[in-house]
Amino acid sequence: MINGRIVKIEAKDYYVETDDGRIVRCNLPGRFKKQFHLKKDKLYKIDIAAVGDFLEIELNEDGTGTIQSIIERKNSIARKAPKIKGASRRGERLEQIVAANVDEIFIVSSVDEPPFNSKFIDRIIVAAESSHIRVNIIINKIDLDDDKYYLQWKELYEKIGYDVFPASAEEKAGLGNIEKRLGGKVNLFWGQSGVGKSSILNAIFPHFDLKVGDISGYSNKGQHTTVTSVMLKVAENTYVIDTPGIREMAPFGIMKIDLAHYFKEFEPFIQQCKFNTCTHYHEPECAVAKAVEKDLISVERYESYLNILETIEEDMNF
Ligand SMILES: Nc1nc2c(ncn2[C@@H]2O[C@H](COP(=O)(O)OP(=O)(O)O)[C@@H](O)[C@H]2O)c(=O)[nH]1
Ligand SMILES: [Mg+2]
Ligand SMILES: [Zn+2]
Repeated sequence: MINGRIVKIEAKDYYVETDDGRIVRCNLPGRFKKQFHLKKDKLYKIDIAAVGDFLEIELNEDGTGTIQSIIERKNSIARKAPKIKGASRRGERLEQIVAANVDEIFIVSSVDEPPFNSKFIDRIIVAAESSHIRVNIIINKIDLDDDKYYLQWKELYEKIGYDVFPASAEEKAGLGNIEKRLGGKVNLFWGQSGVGKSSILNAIFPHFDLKVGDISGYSNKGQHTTVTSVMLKVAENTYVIDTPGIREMAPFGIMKIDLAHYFKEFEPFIQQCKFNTCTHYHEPECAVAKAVEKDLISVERYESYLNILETIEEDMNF
């Protein structure tokens, strides 16, 4: 038995970096799928093994490997899988795991092309906070921002307690600060399509040669190409994970009552609401809503909160 870690998944092939530094292409025996669906929580999941998972594998004679066991995850970060054929039963949305066993996340955004989208960032923040993963925010393409529009957003997120890294992959600006923060950790780069995740990683690590500009995730024939996250080694114990472009983001498995806790700056006010079941929406004497009125919580973040609250289905018990 050999220990290793999944660094890339392509269709049914799991690429595993073994402890002795080799990359072995592995398959996942069907029995895993069966076990998975028998789990008592009855949530249908599509990702049994994800990039970042630690495994035990057995080597086959032809040099490939077979996954024998998946070691329990420290954490994982997920979203609701896009609505695709065969992916839902009775309208449920499945969990799509982006990566497992992650230390920090770098949410990548751009000031323009695509336009800065704080709602999208906030949705990823919720996913990260609910998995207890430390959040950093990169604002890329500042070369397109003559008016320094990004500064107000930098201030907003820094006030909450997140580190914000303005950058330009194009002009190689701000990259040193990002690189310095990666050491000794597994760092996930995630964000909307086209914001420059791959460009930033290429600019810091030119030998990666990641594909840039493929913002659709679909081939030109309209077929879905299976693109998943890929984990790249930067130095001993230091990894970055590049993720494929996504167009929509809905956090998975968040309960209405918990959502406000993933908006860190709401925390001091939550306990002061009149009702302990307060969802901070329409209830009387809500301390969160009052804090928004007094400018102690930003309107933008409160709108993000309400926006996500609305999308959490009432009837789901998770
Ligand atoms: N102006 C400008 N364009 C950039 C910058 N970084 C990336 N781009 C462009 O944005 C597009 C998408 O970049 P890509 O790295 O593929 O984004 P990803 O989908 O987040 O991985 C490409 O055409 C890049 O050349 C930047 O800092 N400034
Ligand atoms: Mg990319
Ligand atoms: Zn409230």
